[in-house]
Amino acid sequence: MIEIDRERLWRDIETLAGFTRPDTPWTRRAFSPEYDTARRWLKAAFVEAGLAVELDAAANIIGRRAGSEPGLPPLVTGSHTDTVPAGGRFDGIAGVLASLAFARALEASGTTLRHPLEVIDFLSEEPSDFGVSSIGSRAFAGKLSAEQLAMTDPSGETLAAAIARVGGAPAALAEPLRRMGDTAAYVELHIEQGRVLERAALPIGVVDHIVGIRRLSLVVTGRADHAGATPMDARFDALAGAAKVITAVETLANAMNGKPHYVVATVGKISVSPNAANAVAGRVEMILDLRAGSNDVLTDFPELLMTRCDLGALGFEIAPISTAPVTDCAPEVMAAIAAAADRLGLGHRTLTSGAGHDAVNAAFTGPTGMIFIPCREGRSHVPEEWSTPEQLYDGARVLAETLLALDQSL
Ligand code: HGY
Ligand code: MN
Ligand code: MN
Repeated sequence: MIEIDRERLWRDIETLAGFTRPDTPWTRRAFSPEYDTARRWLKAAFVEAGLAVELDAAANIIGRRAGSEPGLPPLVTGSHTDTVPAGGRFDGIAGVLASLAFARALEASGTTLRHPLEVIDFLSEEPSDFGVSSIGSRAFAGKLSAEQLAMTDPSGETLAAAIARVGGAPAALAEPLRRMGDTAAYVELHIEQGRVLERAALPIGVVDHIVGIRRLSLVVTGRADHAGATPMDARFDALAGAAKVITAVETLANAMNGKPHYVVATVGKISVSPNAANAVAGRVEMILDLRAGSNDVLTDFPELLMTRCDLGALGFEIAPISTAPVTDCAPEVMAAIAAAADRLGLGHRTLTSGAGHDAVNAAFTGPTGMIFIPCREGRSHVPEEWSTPEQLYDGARVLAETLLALDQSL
């Protein structure tokens, strides 16, 4: 009998969340000392749970448990352990630790699945300081480009060098690490990061689609000048121009949303030069985060935005950073999740994910599904992010029950 250890799972959350920058809880940025320490703890926990641990060429931590039929492709589960700056204690680690709890339960009961099991901590799922997100799972599926590997962080280190520094082999990433068919099924547990389950008072969400995400660099250029001595009609104020762009982003997303697709967009990151109170801004760099239920919207939005921004003599450039397509979850995995919840007497509903996940890239290697658990007021990417021990336990039980069922049916 497979029993998830509820108390141990909660203690793991408290331990892993505790690896944070002390001054800004909860922050565990990829490639940071806190992240390295957390991953050392995680590897030891994987070993203790009976998993054979390896780092793949993308520096994803893979814990593997052999199956009775070694020729079968693995059942894969996991998520990520990095956070956004001043993020929460559940985004990512809930999925990794629920997967670990399942591996522990197999070990404790001496259960061998038919399929090999892989528990993965994917490297750097959040938008990294290199500008790219989902680094490990993109590489897993062969979607990390040479241009992205050459991107640099503010220190000037390239992403390729950072991957090598944490134990990966960037030269091997020109090819997919896994191809379609290499994964029997991928199931990821994650907090919803929205309000649907909480409002419906349901403990389990069965994800049907994951929105497509496109991130673009928006740069407005003008001329830096003295803020006092420069007449208004002689200014080329890049920050005033950027304000028009940001407002146009919001107006366009509101105009497109629900007609018929889910469309959201924001500029959440901005840097101003020279960024001085008494200087007219000469250059503004922004990152646009665009999400939609349609790949066509992801394609068309930048052009539409450009036509809606009259910036006069200011320069305005849009350049692509990354794109993740709309992901349809596999019906057979969705059905297995729903049936598992039913067997456990847990209410559930299908819903779309407005957040991006490693599952988007895992879907290029095999049938993929996600299990959502509620989080308080839908808040995430903030220190107030919260799920209860019961919600986490329910999600972990559904994950375990789903993987056991897929092990029999696939
Ligand atoms: O940004 C996202 O959607 C995810 O939380 N990384
Ligand atoms: Mn996140
Ligand atoms: Mn996440």
